[in-house]
Formats: sequence, structure tokens, C-alpha cells
Amino acid sequence: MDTSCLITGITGQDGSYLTELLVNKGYEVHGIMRRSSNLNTERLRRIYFEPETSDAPVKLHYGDLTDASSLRNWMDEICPDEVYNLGAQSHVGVSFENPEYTADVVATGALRLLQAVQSHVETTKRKIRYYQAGSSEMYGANPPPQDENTKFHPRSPYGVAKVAAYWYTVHYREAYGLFACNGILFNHESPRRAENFVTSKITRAVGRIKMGLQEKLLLGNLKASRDWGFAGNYVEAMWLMLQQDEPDDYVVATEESHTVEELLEVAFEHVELNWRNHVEIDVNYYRPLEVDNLRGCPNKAKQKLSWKPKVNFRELVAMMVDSDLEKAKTQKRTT
Ligand code: NDP
Ligand code: GDR
Repeated sequence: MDTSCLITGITGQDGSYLTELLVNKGYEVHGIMRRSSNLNTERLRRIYFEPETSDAPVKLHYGDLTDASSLRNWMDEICPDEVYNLGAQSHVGVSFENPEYTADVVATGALRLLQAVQSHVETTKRKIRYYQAGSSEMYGANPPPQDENTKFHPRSPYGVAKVAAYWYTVHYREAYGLFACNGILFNHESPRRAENFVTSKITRAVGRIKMGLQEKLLLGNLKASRDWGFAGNYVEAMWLMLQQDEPDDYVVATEESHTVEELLEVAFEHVELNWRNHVEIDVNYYRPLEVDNLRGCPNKAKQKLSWKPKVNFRELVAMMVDSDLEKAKTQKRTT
């Protein structure tokens, strides 16, 4: 194997798709994962089956974005060619309740990782390319369409921390000439999305309601509008950014925006149910501050990376509902 990479957040939604993409391209993939009391490698099941063999294409190491020593140690041990920083406390709502922790992992964590990369590069004179997982949440209050020239105005501790990580990345590029890119990705989802994000929460409930396992679904703000794409398609853009001649920052989006209410309509209709019979509003799911409307303009990524969105909103919702319906059928059989 010629190329090796290091991924933080490898156990997450994007980490699992990126791992599959890079293994298929012949990379040796190293992932940093947190220790947890339950195994958190479920999403890597398809690709990470024989961890004990020395030639397995995926190797997992314990580390944490809050622990600078672990980041530097693994950098020296692995000597990666590419580093993808996907690790984060990635839930916007939770960031209002855990603002300092979110800043520590998302903002200072990116700084720690960039510093680990830079000091490794300085010592070894090797070259490393770095990807930072930026977010449309950085645009926050600024109305659509949002592109690389839109100003940031974050509306959550998470969004603020991502803006800091964005600027740390630009700083290491400008100060040290590091090949460092920010991907500014709009919401992207999949059957591997955690159940506390609104898409997955809805599609899981649709499957369970259809199978008689659940009756009601409690939600917060239904008026917010998001640009939802497919995660498997978005990780291709991350890789493409690191294959260019020059480092740069790119918006990755579908250019289609829908409200949570529209998502409900499409998801429930897919199994011939009416969402109004099942959804109740719970004010506990409202956030202290909301991002009202996100719709990205990915023209730069289309032109320079030859990347394009491949799954539209309806296809994405159908994919997630179908997957959750199958899971609900299995649950039904075992109850
Ligand atoms: P997930 O929440 O699915 O995954 C986050 C990953 O980060 C998990 O592997 C998690 O580990 C890991 N992690 C959390 N805290 C730490 C820590 N202290 N040290 C090391 N790793 C940690 O997120 P996604 O895969 O959806 O997103 C990937 C990245 O892209 C994130 O940075 C997110 O903020 C960003 N992003 C996501 C978008 C989306 O719509 N999905 C849009 C724009 C940006 P564990 O499994 O143990 O929890
Ligand atoms: P978001 O995604 O905040 O855009 O962040 P999320 O799915 O959490 O919320 C989308 C919108 O739905 C509204 N909403 C609810 N959200 C959740 N989670 N649960 C509910 O019950 C609910 N009811 C309504 C929210 O208020 C919001 O308006 C995601 C994450 O992946 C970030 O890491 C990423 O950076 C951004 O997308 C781009």
C-alpha cells in the first residue's frame, strides 16, 4: 500500500464512509477512536473485520482530540500522507448544554491536531495534507444561497467552535504553507446517521410507527430549512480536495433546501402514513437560537473538483425510510 491516512472521528457517520472510500482506493487507513464503555465500531463493521491481522487495511488507535500527546504520538507512529479531522461533538443542540466541551473538542481539538501535524512535518520534513470538517452552521444567520464568500455568523456554540477551527486551518496554511483545506459541508445524512439528528429521528419513527412499535414522534422546530445531501457522496469531495495542486476551501451542498415539515411529509408519505396523526411538538427540542435557512451553492466544488451531488432529497429520504423499515421489521419479529 502506497498511501496512508489518519482519520479522527472514524467511528462516526462520515468516518465510516470515508474509510470505505479510501480502502477501496488502496489506502492504509488509520483511525483515532475514543475509549467508550460500549464498543463504538458498529459503523465500521463492513470494512473492519479482522483487526488483529497486521495487513488489515484499517487500523484503530485509542486517542482523543482533547489529548494533544496522543495526537502527536500517533502522527509520529503512523506518518500519514493525509489527515482528515472529522472528530467532533457534532450535535448542535447538545452544544448549548455542553458549550465548553464542544469548544474544547471542535475548536481547540482542531488546533491540537494542526499543531501535531505541523510539528511532525517540521521535524521529519515529510509532506502531509490536512482536511478540516467545516460546517454550514458557520453561516448561521446569513441567508441563502451561501457560498465560500458568504460571511460567517454562527448561531450556536458548535457553530462558533467550527468557525474557530476554520480559521486555525487557514492560519496553518498561511503561516507554515501547510496543505490544509476546509470543506464547508451542508447537512448530509444516511442510514448510518445517529438517531438524535432530525432526519434519522424521523425516518426511524416512520419505520417503527408503520410496524406498530411506536405511536407518537416528539419534535421541536418544524420551520427550519436545510440543504440535505447523502453522506456517501460528500466524503468523495473531502478526498478530492486533498488531491488538488493547491489547498483551498470548498462548499459542498445540493442547492436544494427543505423544511423539517417537508421532510415529515415525504418520509411519512413513503409508507402511506399522514405525519399529522403522529407528530407532537415538544418545546424541549427547541434551541435557544435557531439557524433558519441553509441552501449551499457548490459551484466551486463542481468546477474545480468535478464533484456533484448524486442523491436528491426524495431519494435520500426514501433510502433512510427503507433502511429503518427493515430494522423495524426485525425488531417486530424479535418482540
Ligand atoms: P458523527 O457525530 O457521526 O461523528 C463524530 C465522530 O467524532 C465520532 O467518531 C466520535 O466518536 C468522534 N469524536 C467525538 N468526540 C471526540 C473526541 N473528543 N476525540 C476524538 N473523536 C471524537 O459526525 P459526522 O460523521 O456526521 O460528521 C463528521 C464531521 O463533519 C464532524 O466534525 C461534524 O461536525 C462535521 N459536519 C457534519 C455534517 C453532517 O451533516 N453530518 C455537516 C457539516 C460538518 P464516538 O463514536 O466515540 O462518538
Ligand atoms: P443540524 O441538524 O442542527 O442542522 O446540524 P439536526 O438534524 O440536529 O437539526 C436540523 C433541524 O431540525 C430541527 N429539529 C430537530 N433537530 C433534532 N436534532 N431533533 C429534533 O427533535 C428536532 N426537531 C426539530 C433543528 O432545530 C434544526 O433546525 C447538523 C449536524 O450534523 C452538524 O454537525 C452539522 O455541522 C450541520 O448539520 C451542518
